[in-house]
Amino acid sequence: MYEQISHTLLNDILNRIKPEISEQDLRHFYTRLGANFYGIHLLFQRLYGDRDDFDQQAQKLVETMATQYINRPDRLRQLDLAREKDYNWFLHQQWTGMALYCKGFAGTLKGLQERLHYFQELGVNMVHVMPILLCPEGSSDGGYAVSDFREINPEVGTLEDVGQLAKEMKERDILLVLDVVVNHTSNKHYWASCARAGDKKYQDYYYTFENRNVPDMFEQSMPEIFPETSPGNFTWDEEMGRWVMTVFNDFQWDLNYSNPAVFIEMLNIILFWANQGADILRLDAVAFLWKKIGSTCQNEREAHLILQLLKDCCQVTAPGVVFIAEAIVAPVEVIKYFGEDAVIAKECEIAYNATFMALLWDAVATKNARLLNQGIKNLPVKLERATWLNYVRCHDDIGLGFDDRDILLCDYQPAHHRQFLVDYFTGKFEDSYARGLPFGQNAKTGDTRISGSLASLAGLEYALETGDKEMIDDSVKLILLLHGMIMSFGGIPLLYYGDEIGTLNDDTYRDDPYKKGDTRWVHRPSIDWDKADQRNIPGTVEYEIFSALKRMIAVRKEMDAFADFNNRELIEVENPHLFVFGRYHLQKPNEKVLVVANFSNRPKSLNIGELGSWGAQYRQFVDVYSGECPDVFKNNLVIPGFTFYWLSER
Ligand code: OTU
Repeated sequence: MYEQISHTLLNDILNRIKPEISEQDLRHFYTRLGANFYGIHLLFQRLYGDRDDFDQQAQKLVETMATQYINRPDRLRQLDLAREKDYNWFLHQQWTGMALYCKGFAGTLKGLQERLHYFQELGVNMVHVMPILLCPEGSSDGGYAVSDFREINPEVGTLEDVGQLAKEMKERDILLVLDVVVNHTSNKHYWASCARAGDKKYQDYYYTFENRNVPDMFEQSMPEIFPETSPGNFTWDEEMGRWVMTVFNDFQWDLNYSNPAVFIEMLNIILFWANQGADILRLDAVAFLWKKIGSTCQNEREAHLILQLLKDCCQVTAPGVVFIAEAIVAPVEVIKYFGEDAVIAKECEIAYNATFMALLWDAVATKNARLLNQGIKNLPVKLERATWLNYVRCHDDIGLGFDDRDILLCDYQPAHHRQFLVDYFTGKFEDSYARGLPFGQNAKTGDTRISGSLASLAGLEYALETGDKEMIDDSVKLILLLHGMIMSFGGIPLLYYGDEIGTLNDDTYRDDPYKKGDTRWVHRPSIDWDKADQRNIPGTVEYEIFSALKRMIAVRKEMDAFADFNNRELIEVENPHLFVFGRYHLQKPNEKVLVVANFSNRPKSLNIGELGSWGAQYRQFVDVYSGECPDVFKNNLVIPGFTFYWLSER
């Protein structure tokens, strides 16, 4: 769009641009800048327009983008051009991800590189390497308290190792996902040290206050994120003699995005990691980017504007790179991280589907799919060119963030139901074999979240202890059922390292004084590679899970209907234990898959008549996952306990 004010500003900026930039061949950069500048200017103006130094800041913004474009390796620029053409590349069903801690998975970055064949064996072709940057020992929040955004934790390797890893991953067609912890820094970061030493410039990078007046106002409406380990949202810094906003742990200082210098620094860091060869950047805790007195300081309008601006700028410099929004918030809020008021996603192309994750766990505990059906029915439709990251477990806790209205519609009482779920997964409920632990218990609100590895939550730990074959089988089936859902729902399935071989809780964190207060460490394992070798021995749990996942991934890749173009239809059926949806392909009407999942441990039946056109079009069902034809008895499809089908027409 042509607009005089932004056009004039852009001309002024380009006239003033440093010679080391203007001398370069920046054709593609200028085309993109011209195309995006109207939006960039509008957003930058909305956020920072009232500042006297607005023009200088805008100049700096453009120079930052240009400099990082100049730094962008040629092979990545070529990839940008290819992805601009094939712009739906990340919606394809070919992608399956895995998230891991480098240290826990392979010790070092070099070790990780040596294990790349493991992903290929399984079929995983997108690897999220969780934070590997420098963090203070002990107060690292598992890598999310960064003290230098450009320096690798020497325990895992060097920046050069990242380059080597990225290069080999590209050769093997595996996408690299890296984190950028955009919301906060460690209190040991250089900026924080300067602030602590009294430097006003850097105090302005954070929210610091002389006394409790402003903090007390904020506290009236802000919830607590880590109520047990870090109650409250502000920390007194003795040396600085000021209060500083610390929403997460007291050693994680929240960045002040109302300062354009902070925005530009963080954009620069995002582009730096794009240039190291990351295909996808996971932006941590994006819901928290804007703080406003009187609000929860989550999901604020300005947080979205910041993300839109980051996206626009990244699209100019590194358009091949897409963003994941890590926003673990209510369904109506999470959908906004794709970009509001737009047709095409213009904020983050990918978002964690925390709603689906939590609903799946509800189905596990209740052994029925009532809330799952209800929650998915009310999951807002996403924009075009936006996709979910569907997961069963991740390195964080499981929050029971369903919509209270949905819980009520299922005839449960919200507080009771949540308490039941906590009791169920912590094994307090009789009839439960789950071995989870509570996390983030908040005495004031009664809130509790859940930690625990997938296998231990699914009863495998208990079953193995009893040695009961049937119980072991059931928990393996349950683990596979959950994966069968994230592989077919629509979006990128994201496995969590260790789950592919049924890794149980790891209690050793209790011996570490820095970790013992945070139960999330129970599900952040060190892979036992001897145990992983059992994946090749039929009859072992490792084999059962690994080979089934391998098959699921392979079948998923073949099914065009599993690509994500909002091509899913939820089918409501009478039997409350069943979760049923259809996947179709817009251009290929014959390519349909009917997904049927039974969350009960007993066989359940589904009257084919209930499926409407989805039933009529099948003369004979075949489960493309197992290759077998399920039982049909008097027009009723029979689904064994903890089983899912991916049905197609024979
Ligand atoms: C994220 O977490 C990370 O995934 C956590 O590992 C970090 O501790 C945290 O940020 C701080 O960097 O911010 O938007 O319920 O889901 O803390 C959601 C707990 C987050 C996590 C939440 C999450």
